[in-house]
Amino acid sequence: MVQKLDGAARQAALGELRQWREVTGRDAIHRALRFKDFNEAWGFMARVALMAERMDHHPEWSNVYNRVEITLSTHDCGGLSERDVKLAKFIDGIAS
Ligand code: HBI
Repeated sequence: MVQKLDGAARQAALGELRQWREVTGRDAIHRALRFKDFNEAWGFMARVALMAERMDHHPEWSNVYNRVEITLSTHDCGGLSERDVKLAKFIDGIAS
């Protein structure tokens, strides 16, 4: 069973994810991204989707033309886990 991050481990993880914001009312993080056009946004989403499948860890997300909104949380533990941190770092790596 995946462990929920809390205490110092949670704070340390959030400290490394400067582009992500905590979601009000639930234990999750959110990032909004903007791309040049739909083609770039969809290409980004395809890369994230392949990684999500490899990790068996999936984003909650939406896309409108060149914008992508992503929320990460681990349903299996009801909050943030290392899996979210790993996927968030991957997203940051390919979005920059
Ligand atoms: N994705 N975000 C997220 N959180 C989960 O707990 C999760 C997931 N994808 C697949 C998954 N868990 C599987 O382990 C099963 O629970 C379906």
